[in-house]
Amino acid sequence: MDVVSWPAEFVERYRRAGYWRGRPLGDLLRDGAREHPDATALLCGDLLWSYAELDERSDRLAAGLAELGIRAGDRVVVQLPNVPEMLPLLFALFRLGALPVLGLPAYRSSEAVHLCLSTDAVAYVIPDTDPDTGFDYRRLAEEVRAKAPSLRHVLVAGEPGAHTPLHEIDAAPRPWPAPRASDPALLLVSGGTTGLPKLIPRTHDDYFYNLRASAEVCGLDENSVYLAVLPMGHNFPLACPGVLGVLHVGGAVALCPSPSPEVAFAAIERFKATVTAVVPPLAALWSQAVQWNTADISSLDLLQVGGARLSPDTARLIGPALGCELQQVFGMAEGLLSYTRRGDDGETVATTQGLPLCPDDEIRIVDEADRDVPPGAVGSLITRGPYTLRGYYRAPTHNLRAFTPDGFYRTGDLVRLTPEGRLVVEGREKDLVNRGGDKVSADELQNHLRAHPAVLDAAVVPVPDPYLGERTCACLLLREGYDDVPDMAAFLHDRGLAAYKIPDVVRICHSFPLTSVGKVDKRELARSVAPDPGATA
Ligand code: J2J
Repeated sequence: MDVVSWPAEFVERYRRAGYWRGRPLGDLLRDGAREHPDATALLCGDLLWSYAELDERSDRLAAGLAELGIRAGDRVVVQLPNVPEMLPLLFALFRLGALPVLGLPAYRSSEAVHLCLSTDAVAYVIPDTDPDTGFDYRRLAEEVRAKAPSLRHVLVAGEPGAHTPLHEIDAAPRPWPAPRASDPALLLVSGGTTGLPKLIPRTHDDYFYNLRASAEVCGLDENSVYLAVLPMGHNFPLACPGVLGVLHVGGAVALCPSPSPEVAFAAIERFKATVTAVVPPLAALWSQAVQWNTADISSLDLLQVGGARLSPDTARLIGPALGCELQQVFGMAEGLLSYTRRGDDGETVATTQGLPLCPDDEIRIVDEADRDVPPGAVGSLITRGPYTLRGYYRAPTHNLRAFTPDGFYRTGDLVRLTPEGRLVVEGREKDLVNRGGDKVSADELQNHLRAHPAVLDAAVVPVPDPYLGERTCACLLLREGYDDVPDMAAFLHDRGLAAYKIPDVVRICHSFPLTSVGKVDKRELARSVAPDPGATA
């Protein structure tokens, strides 16, 4: 079985409470096009699309994709940066009932091949090149295509090279049978702790609730302009409330080609952006950049920060520096979202990750035996709710570990609750490095490191970093005859690993500390390789 559904009693409960309304995501844009066809939906550079225009483009693209043979239920790997084509593509796929599998622009062949193979994708959608680095996605697609036999089409937003140009996929709009709202609408990639990233099925019903409730909590309305800074393939800018949330309330999406303060501030000024979402390192950088950047960012009303721990000290600086309200977001592509609320006092926003989005988010904080910890104590967060998955895609064995028998998702995060019921993230028990919001699965990276001929064994741990919060340290045991691995970065690059997963630090070790059951003691290892906090750099 590919996906795990909610048990009938929960389906009934979530429908009765009005969270699930039985509407497919394609209707979101249809409503907007009917109610305010001339309102601005999308801004990017000099381009402006109204709701009617975006709606029509989505319909024409859906018809064109159908002519290519793409059908309801098919998977399409989408690896686009924040380009205008992304929105009609998403709505076209939603309307056809085909599932976008949302990859990040940073992915390379290792990740892209995995996404195609694990979903039997029929098509792969890419940009032509990365304007900053010159990286050619069309070459990447050739490699992916050679390894993923299910792929029938490579579609390129931009100059197509030997592939199919996305802009030529166009046909007269046709009506389609509406997909069932209880079926998956898209697949998101998990931050992940396993050797290969797991996929997260999100249904039309659950994702619609996710973006609608998020838009409400963030106070978005038709005057809101959401600036997409993080890549839209990520849950946070896509639907928390993100581009889909702002379109649902009749506001506008503005696309930002780069998160650098120069580019992003100019975009805020130009498009009069009112809200955006960033990761903590960017929030810190932006707060400093106001000292030298003279762009008028006074339209910005709300800055959402999430994806990794935001230090209270940085949090306190953000609002005054940027002249906007800060919102902390603790979220995950698997579902659960926790937001500080608009109007919360400054200390609450600086020191907590707020309240769960939904009154029916079930939160338990448990010990190793899944017993509830005493009130206020730190424990492992497990959760169930109307927009939290019940199982990863095609992963029955992994699901046995990732969920409790009664369907709670084990987040792997260590949290506590304040007396007011707000969540505070205190740490993590899952085996990954959170590099300023970019998640690096230790298991995945270790497997790549072990493939190097000099490496006997590898253990990946986080080391503290003042900018990113954490950096990746690869600890290696070498085979006899080797005393160094100077070519490790190049080796991993050649294996097609995304650049953000390449270790920041490599340490050669003689042995790894072990736990009492003989596993590598990662806590001890992390402590031993961390720079001495007393030492000056
Ligand atoms: C500490 N850790 C955090 C926070 C996420 C909104 C915001 C973020 C994500 C995301 C997302 C954190 N403080 N404020 O999908 O919609 C860590 C936790 C969590 C993991 C999820 C969204 N916010 N984290 O980051 O799926 O460890 O989603 O379990 O990429 O990031 O990662 P991801």
